[in-house]
Amino acid sequence: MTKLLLETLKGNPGDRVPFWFMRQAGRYLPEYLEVRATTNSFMEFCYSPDKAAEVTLQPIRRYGMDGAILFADILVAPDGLGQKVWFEKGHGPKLEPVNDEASYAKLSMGAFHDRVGNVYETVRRLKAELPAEVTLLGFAGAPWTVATYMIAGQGSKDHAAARQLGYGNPELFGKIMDMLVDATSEYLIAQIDAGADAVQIFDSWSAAIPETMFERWVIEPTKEIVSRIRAKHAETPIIGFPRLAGAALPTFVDAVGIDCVGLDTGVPLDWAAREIQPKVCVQGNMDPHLVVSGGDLMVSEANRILEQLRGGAHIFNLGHGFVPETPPENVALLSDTIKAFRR
Ligand code: 1CP
Repeated sequence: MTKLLLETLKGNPGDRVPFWFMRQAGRYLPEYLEVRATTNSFMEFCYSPDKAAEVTLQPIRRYGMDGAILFADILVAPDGLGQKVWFEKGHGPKLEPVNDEASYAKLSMGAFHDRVGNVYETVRRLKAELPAEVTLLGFAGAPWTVATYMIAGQGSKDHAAARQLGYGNPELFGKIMDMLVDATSEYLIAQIDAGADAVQIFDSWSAAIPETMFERWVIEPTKEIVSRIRAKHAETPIIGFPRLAGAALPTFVDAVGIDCVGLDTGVPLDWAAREIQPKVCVQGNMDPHLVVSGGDLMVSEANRILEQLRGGAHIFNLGHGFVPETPPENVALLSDTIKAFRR
């Protein structure tokens, strides 16, 4: 049985455009909320293979996506390194900040795989349970995006704490980034060992970074992770997603050596078709908020995206994740629209 999404990632697109959605498992689905309610702590939920595998499968059963993304979170990596991570209702993630030598000294790779090992077990279960035609996607956060949480101790608007540490104490900042390169490479390699068919590296906060720092904070660490994965798993496709990188996107694609790049909602598609799609597969870029209103505009926009990217390898996805208020029936209509399209 061929996997259409995996083949498309390898640069062999078919007649139909494969699809999956960022945050396809999550709070917009009543069956997710039901399973989620059985565990208080979100991190513990991520480390429960039965529950994490179940919520990964839920959207596949409902909508028949071509890709299933492992249910976990990008903040599993700092937790594996020994940083305290927890989620507070209504406040998002909280971490004990790593912003000086003393807090950095508490981190290590020593117990990483033991601490996050249940995530690998989730991948093994998914591998066994998923239909043969569905591509299993592993993922991790990119070092820069994960560092913004580690350094600030929470989500932040313009990532002031990480930027200021990066400029003001480049030595300490560099050590945190190096540790994240080690952790992320090993974490993704272990997910592939456990059965992931492809992996995505989320750099959600790579917007508005000066170009010298974009090179150092976004391109170099991601490139190093890609090369370490390739050394072990040369055949496994890697998707990069430097969200809101704008005109730096082609530079990122050329330098990092990924197989596919995620396009956020603001990327003009005629430009992407001309400048990026000849080099790598593209994925994206529907506005998740348009799936909240749904209807004819959602359908015509989906068809526009499919048309504009029909000339090369394309995986239909969103420009960012589903928001909790997304009506599940709109996801059904969007899925049917994509399935009906032929290149
Ligand atoms: O209680 C809940 O259900 C919390 C909501 C939730 C969910 C469903 C969080 C908390 N994480 C997740 C799962 C998740 N996170 C997945 C798995 C599956 C899927 O996509 O279906 C993935 C891939 C992520 C990745 C993730 N986590 C990113 C990168 C992608 C993106 O959205 O930009 C980021 C930035 C996070 C951090 C995070 N996790 C959760 C929250 C509330 C946040 C903070 C977001 C912020 O700072 O705005």
